[in-house]
Amino acid sequence: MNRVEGKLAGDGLKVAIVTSRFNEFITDRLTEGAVQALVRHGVDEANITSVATPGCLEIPLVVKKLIDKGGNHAVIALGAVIRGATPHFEYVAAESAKGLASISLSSGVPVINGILTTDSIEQAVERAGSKGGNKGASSAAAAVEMASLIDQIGS
Ligand code: INI
Repeated sequence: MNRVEGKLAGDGLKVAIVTSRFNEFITDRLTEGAVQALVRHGVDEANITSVATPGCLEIPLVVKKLIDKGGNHAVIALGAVIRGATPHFEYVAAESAKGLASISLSSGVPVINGILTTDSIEQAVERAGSKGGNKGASSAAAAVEMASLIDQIGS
């Protein structure tokens, strides 16, 4: 059996992070967690580009522009959509997720969806660096693994 698996080895990788400023007190922590984890996995900080958008709905377009420009091995999308704080939770969560999946499939570049969708602010805090871990950090690990996996599968 030939088992192919991505490696958590980020040396030589270029990664972009696109973060929504909406619920910035949460999303800043996600960005920090992602950058720290990328560096821990061997990505040179000079090879990380961090871009901010107003909200999650704007993330897919920015991800697409970055991928069209070329150069990044993976893109990480970070944001926070909190049910208790928005009447259009379902819409923002679904549209941003659909946009990201579509760009990843059409481009062939891994796009990691690290957008938190939670029922409460407390749940978002938990997943932004406290007892629920940090979604930015786990997304960074997924980005490094997927970049390696896609490279191994080849074209
Ligand atoms: N954007 C978010 O990133 N999170 C949210 O919870 C949210 N809420 O609550 O609506 C949100 N809305 C803004 C949206 O992403 C766009 O920026 C806005 O609609 C302008 O296009």
